[in-house]
Amino acid sequence: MRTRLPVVAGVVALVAVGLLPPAVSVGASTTATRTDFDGNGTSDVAIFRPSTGGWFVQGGLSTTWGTTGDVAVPGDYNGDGRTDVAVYRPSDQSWFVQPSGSFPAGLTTQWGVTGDIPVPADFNGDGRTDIAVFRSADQTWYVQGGIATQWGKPGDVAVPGDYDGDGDADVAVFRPSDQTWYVQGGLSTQWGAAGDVPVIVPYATRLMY
Ligand SMILES: [Ca+2]
Ligand SMILES: [Ca+2]
Ligand SMILES: [Ca+2]
Repeated sequence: MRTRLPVVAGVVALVAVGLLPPAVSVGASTTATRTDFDGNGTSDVAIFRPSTGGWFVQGGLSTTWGTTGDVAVPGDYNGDGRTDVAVYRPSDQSWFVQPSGSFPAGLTTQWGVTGDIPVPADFNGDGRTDIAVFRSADQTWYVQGGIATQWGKPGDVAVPGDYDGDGDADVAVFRPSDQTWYVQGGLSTQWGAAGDVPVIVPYATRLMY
C-alpha cells in the first residue's frame, strides 16, 4: 500500500529544502491584485465589454461604466483594498473612476495628451493607484501629482510593475527589437525572442500596440 504525502506537507517540505520559494504576501493594492473588486485578497474573474462599457465580475458586481472607445484602467485609486472600476477616454484623456461605497465621490480627472498610453500603477508606494501616462513620442512617464521621467526609446512598450518587490511600481519598458527589459534604477535583462509580446502589457497598451 502506497502512502501519499499530503499536498500541503509536500509543499512545506519543498520550501524547507529550498526547491520552492516561500509564499509572499501581496498587498491588496499592488498591481498583482488589481482585479480584486471585493477586496478579499484574491483576484476576481472579470471582463470589460468595450462595446457597451459593461463590467462583469464573476459572482460580483455587474455595472456599466464607460462608453465605446474607452479603455479599462482598473486600480485601487483610493487605497481601500478594493479595485475600483475605472476607464480612460483616449479622445480627451479623461479618467473616470466609478463611485463606490467606500469611494462615494469617485474621481474624474484629465491627464495626458492625444496618443498617450495610460499606465496606472502605485508608483509612490502609498497604497493608491496613481493616474499616469506613458508618452510614446518622447518616452516620458507622467504621474499625476508626482514624477515626470524619461525612460525608454522609440518603439519601446511600457511595462510598469514592481520588479524589485519593494511595494512601489517601477518604471520599465520592453524593447521589442532586442527583447530586453529595462527597469529604471534596476536591472536590464534579455528575455524573449523576436515577435514575443510581454505578458504584463496593460490592457490599455495592448489596444494601442
Ligand atoms: Ca478602491
Ligand atoms: Ca500611489
Ligand atoms: Ca518597486
